[in-house]
Amino acid sequence: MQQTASALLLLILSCLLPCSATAHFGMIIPAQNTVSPDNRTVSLTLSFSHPFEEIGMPLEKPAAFYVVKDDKKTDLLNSLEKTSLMDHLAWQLEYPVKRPGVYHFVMEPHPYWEPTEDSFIIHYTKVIIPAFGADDGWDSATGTPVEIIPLLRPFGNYTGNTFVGRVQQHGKAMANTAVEVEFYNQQQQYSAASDYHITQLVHTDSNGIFTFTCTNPGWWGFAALSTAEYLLKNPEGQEKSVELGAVLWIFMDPPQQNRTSLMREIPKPGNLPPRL
Ligand SMILES: [Cu+2]
Repeated sequence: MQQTASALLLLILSCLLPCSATAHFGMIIPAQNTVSPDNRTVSLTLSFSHPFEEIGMPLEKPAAFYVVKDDKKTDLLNSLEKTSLMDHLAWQLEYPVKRPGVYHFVMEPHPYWEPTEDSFIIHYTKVIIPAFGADDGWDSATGTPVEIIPLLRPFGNYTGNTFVGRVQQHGKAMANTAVEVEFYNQQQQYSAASDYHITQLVHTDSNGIFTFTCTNPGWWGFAALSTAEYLLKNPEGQEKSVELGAVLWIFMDPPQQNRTSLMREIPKPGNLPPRL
């Protein structure tokens, strides 16, 4: 009995502490970051998580989920299937790509009531995937209330490249807005140098523009945060503020090394220095 109680306490603590200390991110992570003729299906996983620590939260079925290509919106909400990510409810989709183009996948979640922040959270989340060599339209808006427009092309990047984005609300630049940045630290490959390093932070300038240099290969999430002009009623019926997030995920590839140049560096057995 005591064991159950302490396990329960631990469970409650593990749920509360990370949520109050670090940032939540809407996430849309594809299994591959581009679409090529030999890999035509995009597998997407949608979640609401703490990406660096890999701590999950439940994501109810989103209010909307769609793909935008050449300003044409296609509803995908009813194609979502339940899955589990980081031990919490998440959603997945297999999307077969038939034509070249740049595909903007967008999730609009239902408001998430977060008691530890005394606020609702809505993260409008986006990932941009190019198919079959196409590369136009990557900087077009999808029309969510708040949005990050990439100024760096959001694909075909190497680790160490600097992401540049413009944050806008209903098309207008958002000056002096906080943008939280987290690396999706899959399989806890990296550890944070301090708690500050888990969620990094940058502000937009007077034109709504921010820059951030990505230091690791993998998926990077940017969440531009603001407060909605409206309030929503919490489960107790009290009116509470709503945090709006404009979230964008981009992928940084590791540098590629040619096999041949690698071979050249390896000395042939005949050239090895004699053993002493
Ligand atoms: Cu959380």
